[in-house]
Amino acid sequence: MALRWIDGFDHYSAAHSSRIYEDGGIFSMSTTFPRTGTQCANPHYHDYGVSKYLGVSANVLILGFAYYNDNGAFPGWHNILRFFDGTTEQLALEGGPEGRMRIRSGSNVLATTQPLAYSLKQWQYVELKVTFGAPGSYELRINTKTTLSGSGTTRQSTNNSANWVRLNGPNGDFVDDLYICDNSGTLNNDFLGDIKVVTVYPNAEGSVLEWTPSSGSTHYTLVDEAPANDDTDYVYTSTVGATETLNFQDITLTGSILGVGQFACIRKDDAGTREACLICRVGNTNYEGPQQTVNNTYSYLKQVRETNPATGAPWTLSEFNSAQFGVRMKA
Ligand SMILES: [Ca+2]
Ligand SMILES: [Ca+2]
Ligand SMILES: [Ca+2]
Repeated sequence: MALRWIDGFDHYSAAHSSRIYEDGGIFSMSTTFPRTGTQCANPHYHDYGVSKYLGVSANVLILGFAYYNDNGAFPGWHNILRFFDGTTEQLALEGGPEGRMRIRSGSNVLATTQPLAYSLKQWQYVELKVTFGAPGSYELRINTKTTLSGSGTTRQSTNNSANWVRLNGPNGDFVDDLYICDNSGTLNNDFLGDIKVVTVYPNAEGSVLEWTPSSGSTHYTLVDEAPANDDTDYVYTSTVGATETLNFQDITLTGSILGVGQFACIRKDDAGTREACLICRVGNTNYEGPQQTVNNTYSYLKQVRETNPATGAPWTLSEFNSAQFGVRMKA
C-alpha cells in the first residue's frame, strides 16, 4: 500500500476534525472558496495545526495539497507542512515573503525558492517528496513543476523516517485535496500530480440492511448528512455480523481513480468491547476492511482502498459507481 491518506475536507465540521485526525487538533473550515467540493480547511485554528498519524514509519513520503493564501500581503516565514518522527520535527515546508517557499530541517534552511513561487488568493497545487536521512533528499513541485530539489540532512531524530504529518499554516492559509503516499508497493508510490478528492454520500438503500433505523424504515437518509448529526438519526445494531451496505452518489471523472477513502462515523453506547469494519460490496460479495475499535464517543472508521477488492486492480469509474459501501459489526 502506498496511498496512506486522502482528504477533501468536505464531509465533516471543524468540531469533528478531531474524530478524523489523531492528535486532537482541529481545523477551521471554509465554505467560501473550496477548491473542490463544499469546503476547504484552515489548519490554524489553535495555532497548533492538525496532525495525521500515518501508521508506518516511512523513509520516503510524498504529500500533495492544494494551497490558498488569503492574506492581502505576503506574510513572514511560517510553517505550512511539517513531518515528525514521533514528537521530533524532521523537516518542514515554509511559506514566506515575496511568495517564496523554503525547506527547513531543524534550524537549517536547505533551499529557498525564487519569489512568486506561490500566489496570494489563488489555488496552487503543492507537492513535496522527502527521503529522510543524513543525507536525505527533497523535491518540491508547484503546479506539477519541480521548483526545488536537492540533498542534505532531512532529519533531526536518529531515524531515517517520519510517521506523523502536521498541517500547520497560519491564519489565512487554506488547504484542500490532500494526499499522502509513501513509496511502497506498485501503485501511488511517487508524485500523483494535481489531483482532487471528490466526496460522495449515500443516496439509496443497498442490498444488505441488517441494522435498525432510529426512525422510519429508510436507512440511507439517516446516514447521508454532512456533517454527521450524531444521535439525531442513525442506524444501530447489537448483533455481531450485522451488515449494512448502501449505494453512493455516482461521480463523473476525466482521468483515473487513484484510491477510495471510506469513512463511517460510529460510537457504542455501553461498556464492553465493540469492533466494526468497513464493507465494500462489489457484485454480490462483501469485502471486509480491517477490524477497528468503536469508542463511546463518535469517531470514524476509516480506510483507503487503492484497488477494487474484487479485481485487485485500480478502480474503474463504472466499478466505483456501481459499488456499495457500508459497515459490519465484528465484535
Ligand atoms: Ca474540498
Ligand atoms: Ca444521521
Ligand atoms: Ca453509485
